[in-house]
Amino acid sequence: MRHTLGLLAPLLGLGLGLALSLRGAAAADCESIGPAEHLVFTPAARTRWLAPQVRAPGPLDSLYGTVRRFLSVVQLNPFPSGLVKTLLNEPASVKVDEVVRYEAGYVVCAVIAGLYLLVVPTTGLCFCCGRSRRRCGGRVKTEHKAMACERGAFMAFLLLTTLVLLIGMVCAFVTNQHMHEHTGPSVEAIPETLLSLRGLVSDVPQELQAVAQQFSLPQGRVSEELDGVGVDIGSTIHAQLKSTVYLLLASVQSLGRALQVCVDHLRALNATVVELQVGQQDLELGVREHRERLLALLQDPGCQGDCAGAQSRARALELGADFHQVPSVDDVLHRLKGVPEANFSSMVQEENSTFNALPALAEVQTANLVKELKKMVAQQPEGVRTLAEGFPGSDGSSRWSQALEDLEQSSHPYLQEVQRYETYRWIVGCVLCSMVLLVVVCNLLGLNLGIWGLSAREDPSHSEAKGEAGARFLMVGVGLSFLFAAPLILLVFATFLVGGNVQTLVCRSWESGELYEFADTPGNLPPSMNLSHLLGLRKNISIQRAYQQCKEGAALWRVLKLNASYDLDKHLDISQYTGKLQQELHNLRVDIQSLNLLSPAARRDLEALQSSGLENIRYPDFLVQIQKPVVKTNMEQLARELEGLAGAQVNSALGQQLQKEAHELRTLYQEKVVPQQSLVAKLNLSVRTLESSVPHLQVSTSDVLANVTYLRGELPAWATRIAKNVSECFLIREMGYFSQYVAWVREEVTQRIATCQPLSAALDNGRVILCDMMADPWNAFWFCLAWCTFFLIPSIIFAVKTSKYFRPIRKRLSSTSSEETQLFHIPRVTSLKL
Ligand SMILES: *[C@@H]1O[C@H](CO)[C@@H](O)[C@H](O)[C@H]1NC(C)=O
Ligand SMILES: *[C@@H]1O[C@H](CO)[C@@H](O)[C@H](O)[C@H]1NC(C)=O
Ligand SMILES: *[C@@H]1O[C@H](CO)[C@@H](O)[C@H](O)[C@H]1NC(C)=O
Ligand SMILES: *[C@@H]1O[C@H](CO)[C@@H](O)[C@H](O)[C@H]1NC(C)=O
Ligand SMILES: *[C@@H]1O[C@H](CO)[C@@H](O)[C@H](O)[C@H]1NC(C)=O
Ligand SMILES: *[C@@H]1O[C@H](CO)[C@@H](O)[C@H](O)[C@H]1NC(C)=O
Ligand SMILES: *[C@@H]1O[C@H](CO)[C@@H](O)[C@H](O)[C@H]1NC(C)=O
Ligand SMILES: *[C@@H]1O[C@H](CO)[C@@H](O)[C@H](O)[C@H]1NC(C)=O
Ligand SMILES: CC(=O)N[C@H]1CO[C@H](CO)[C@@H](O)[C@@H]1O
Repeated sequence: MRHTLGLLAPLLGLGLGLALSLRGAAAADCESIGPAEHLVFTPAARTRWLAPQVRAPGPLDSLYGTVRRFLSVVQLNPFPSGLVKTLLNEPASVKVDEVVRYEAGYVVCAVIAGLYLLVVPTTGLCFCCGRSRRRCGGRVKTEHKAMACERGAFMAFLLLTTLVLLIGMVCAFVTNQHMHEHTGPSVEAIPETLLSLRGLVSDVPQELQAVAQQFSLPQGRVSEELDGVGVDIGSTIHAQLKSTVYLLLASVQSLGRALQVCVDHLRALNATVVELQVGQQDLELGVREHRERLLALLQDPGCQGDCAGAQSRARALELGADFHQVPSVDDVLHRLKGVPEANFSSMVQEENSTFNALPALAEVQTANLVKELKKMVAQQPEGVRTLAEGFPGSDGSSRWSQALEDLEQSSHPYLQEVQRYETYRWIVGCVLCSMVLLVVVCNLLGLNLGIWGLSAREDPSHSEAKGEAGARFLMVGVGLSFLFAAPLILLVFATFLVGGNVQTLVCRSWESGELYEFADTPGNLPPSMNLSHLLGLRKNISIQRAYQQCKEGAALWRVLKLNASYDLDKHLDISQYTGKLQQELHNLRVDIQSLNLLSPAARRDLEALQSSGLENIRYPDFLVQIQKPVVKTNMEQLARELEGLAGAQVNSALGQQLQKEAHELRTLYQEKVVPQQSLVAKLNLSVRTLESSVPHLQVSTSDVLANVTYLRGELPAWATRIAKNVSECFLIREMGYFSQYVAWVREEVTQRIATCQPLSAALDNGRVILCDMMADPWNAFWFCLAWCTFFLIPSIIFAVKTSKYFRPIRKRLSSTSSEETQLFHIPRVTSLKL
């Protein structure tokens, strides 16, 4: 009985389990499908972004800054739009006074340079004449106290000036070298830039094609994943219905087992009752005969002993239980005939494996639709297909490309010329530096020899030759200074004029954007130089705005005038394509009608049980009879009593008869009563089992039947709902691939393929090359050289002054005749004070 209850226990849990799991069945989330994986696309754009040119920061930067500040002091006027406009459109009508007014700073510098040019060579000439008449230069006539002090001061000044000259010279040399080194790479950057600009529009369709082709990446991925969608749906349905279905199947199985046990007991009960009734008839006959015989014997007057006691016990020798009075179970048994018809355990195994095969079933069921979907995915959306073809050529594109090519071709010889002229310029620069170097060397040699001569003066055996030679070197330096002053100042001024104007007129306004503004103002540039037109910019966009937008990475079509509009978003709008996909995906269904849960035979069995009336059998009526003894008296005790009486009888015949009766009573008990008792025990077991299990069994049966009926009705709807949710999740994942592609294309096209960044980069590079690479070293070069040129004046003065002290001090005026043959005659009279 406990065993039977144990079988029913899962049934009790079924209710709660079902209630919980059914609520969870609809709630699928996208965890099982997950988000789209990351796709890796191959970059389609050539590296077209022009490498920005920059001048590496160096120790000369502060020099360049100083020169720029100097130039900004020289040129205080703002950008002369009117003047440049006139200059570009009608060069003939440029008014000189306007130019002079604008270039006022340069005019002042020119005046200074002119003065220098006038004064220094003139002074040189006079000095030369004076020397030739021995009226200038000369020597210190007498030693006096302050002489050593004066001499030291002049020597120090000369040394200082020479050092300043040396620094200026080194600086000029370095900047000259710098400019020479920058020229090569700068010149080479020009064709590179032109080439890059040529590809700006013409290469775009080709690269767009490459981008469009990579649509196959998400396509392939989606196609691949479509193969697994059926199994995915099946598995998800399986996973979500698993607990419900397993629980139900388990309860069906245990119900089947309980049904079997119940029916078996009922059959046993029927059989036992029939046997008991048969045995009861038999027994009743024997018992009655014995009772009558015994009563007759005991009533015998010759009976000695406690015959009366035995007599009353013998009178009780009659049947207790009457098994004809138990209720009939025939009706119930009749209704349960042939039950169970189904093999519940094998049926449950079958249903379970049908349910477990759901993923495979779903795959088979969705195969056709998946094939359709794959066919649909394999088509390329119209917009993506025409991504490249739809790109409009610029109306200026081919013209522009041709123009750039021509420019590249024609600039080639010029660029070589530029290199050649640069070499000449470099040589001239080196020569100029060498001139200054000569003066510096003369000064230093003169100083050294002179100091050596002075230090040896105390020596009695000294010769004045060293001091004399020192003085001569200084005079040579002075002569060279006079000689070089004119060419130096001329070259310095010329380079200053060019370099300064490039910096103040072009670089400064380029940097501040004034140049773009100027080019944007209609009428400023001659029609042949309409940059907007040449570059093929859109009508409503200024050059400055175009430059800014390009710098920010604007797409080509936002800046350039293409002969048709290009709408990237329209091309990347694949909603129609994905919409169709979405629609079709929603048709993914899984039919789980083949899952019966209960076979018809099993259902018939359960229904038969339900209507059998098993619970209506009056089990207490059975128990009433079972509790009664089979025979009312204790036959063994009676037999023992009879044997005792038999021994006490005087009448041996009576004694023997009693002995025989006792023996027969024992035999009757062993042969009839004991089997009947064991049948009663069997009946007891069946009745009690049935009595306790039947109420549960009926409740379980109706629950299982109700739950099976309910699930059979609901399962298809749940499956559909889950399939819908899974396909929704699947769609989200697949759309992830397409949106990755779209995002990639958008970035690749706008930021790398069809970007007008090279345009702004070319402009920037042009400015860097012209201003930072060329103009700055150029300007620094003349600045250093000008510095040397102007310091030649103190150098001359101090050299002449110092040289006097290096010459021997004359005590006698005799030995001067030999000096007449010198290059510069040293006059005795110091009338020309320098
Ligand atoms: C699937 O169902 C769950 C629970 O109802 C919901 O949170 C989720 O958003 C659904 N997924 C889709 C794609 O509808
Ligand atoms: C059904 O099959 C599953 C998986 O094989 C198993 O775990 C479960 O116990 C089975 N249920 C029944 C009622 O046999
Ligand atoms: C009850 O048992 C007897 C003897 O085994 C049998 O003959 C009879 O058909 C049974 N009744 C039913 C309804 O099966
Ligand atoms: C039910 O089927 C199983 C195997 O599927 C078998 O072992 C068992 O004997 C069958 N039971 C009955 C009552 O036929
Ligand atoms: C754009 O202009 C170019 C050159 O003029 C021409 O070859 C091309 O066919 C034009 N494209 C369209 C779409 O009109
Ligand atoms: C350039 O030419 C276009 C017409 O081709 C004209 O609209 C525009 O104003 C001109 N730009 C300048 C700066 O002259
Ligand atoms: C130029 O015009 C186009 C439409 O023709 C417009 O989309 C764009 O914003 C305009 N650009 C500027 C800078 O005004
Ligand atoms: C019947 O069974 C019950 C318990 O199983 C027991 O208590 C009772 O004594 C039994 N009655 C007879 C007459 O065997
Ligand atoms: C859907 C359904 O009918 N569920 C029932 C299953 O059985 C339990 C009792 O075991 C009921 O409480 C449920 O309502």
